[in-house]
Amino acid sequence: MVGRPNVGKSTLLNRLVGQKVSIVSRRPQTTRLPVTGIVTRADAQIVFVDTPGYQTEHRSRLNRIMNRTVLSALSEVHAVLWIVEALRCDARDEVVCALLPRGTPVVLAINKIDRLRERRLLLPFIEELSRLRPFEAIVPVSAARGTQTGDLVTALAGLLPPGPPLFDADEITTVSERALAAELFREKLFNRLGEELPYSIAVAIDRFTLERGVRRVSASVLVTREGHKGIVIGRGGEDLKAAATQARRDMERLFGGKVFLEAHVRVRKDWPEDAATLARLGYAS
Ligand SMILES: Nc1nc2c(ncn2[C@@H]2O[C@H](COP(=O)(O)OP(=O)(O)OP(=O)(O)O)[C@@H](O)[C@H]2O)c(=O)[nH]1
Ligand SMILES: [Mg+2]
Repeated sequence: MVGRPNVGKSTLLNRLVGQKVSIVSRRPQTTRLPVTGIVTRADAQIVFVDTPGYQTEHRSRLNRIMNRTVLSALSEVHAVLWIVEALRCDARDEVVCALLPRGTPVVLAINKIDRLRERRLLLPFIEELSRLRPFEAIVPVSAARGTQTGDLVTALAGLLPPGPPLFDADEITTVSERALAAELFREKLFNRLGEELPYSIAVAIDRFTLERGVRRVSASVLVTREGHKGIVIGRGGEDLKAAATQARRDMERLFGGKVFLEAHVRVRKDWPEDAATLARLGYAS
């Protein structure tokens, strides 16, 4: 699953899997790691790989790693799902289109069709896109509402090589609980913060234990400036506490058991540039 930032890749993955495995926010650059989502049907099993939105602007080491994640995913898959927004294909989308490998089948999903006021504009848009390169299928969808997402699965299933399923039917991701915990917490922080701050935030899991069905998670929220600390924590610690509570609830739902989450905010001035910290955060360098 590739596309420019914010087109709805992660929303679509969650819709296909039926659970939140990949975090979503209204801001671009939300996904930083490749996130797998496994869909098992009677006739097929598809392992989707959600990727970070391909960056054409920001240029930190983190951004370069995010872009490399996209390229390596593209080189390793049996089929590519390229996602664009309905009626909004711009230069950033064309950059992604140029990355699509020649030898791999590509399905194009046109997302957010629930937002369309005039449906008749969709047909000329599809025609325009179909000239960019060959596609196995072009499927208009709404990830938010689940419109036609089943057709997407059917189109992709037809492109996969025959073979036994790789995963049990109840498995939904290969991402570790530890990494999922960090991501869910980051999502809640992202959603609470103002415009620029989210990009300078990361969540590191210092400790994750599972004992008699109870998970204890200790997390550090990394910020790049002393002044950001107070913003993340909020007055009386309220914001951090609320984000942690929401994250804990999501974790309990996803992991199926009680979770205790403890959080600290730490200043790490140049974590988006620091190879060791990026590696520790699970962002391969
Ligand atoms: N109206 C509408 N909004 C959608 C739809 N799909 C996603 N969104 C919204 O679009 C925004 C971005 O969604 P994400 O799923 O985080 O997008 P993404 O492509 O994964 O973004 P990055 O990880 O930053 O590349 C969120 O506010 C979603 O709620 C859709 O089908 N309809
Ligand atoms: Mg995403």
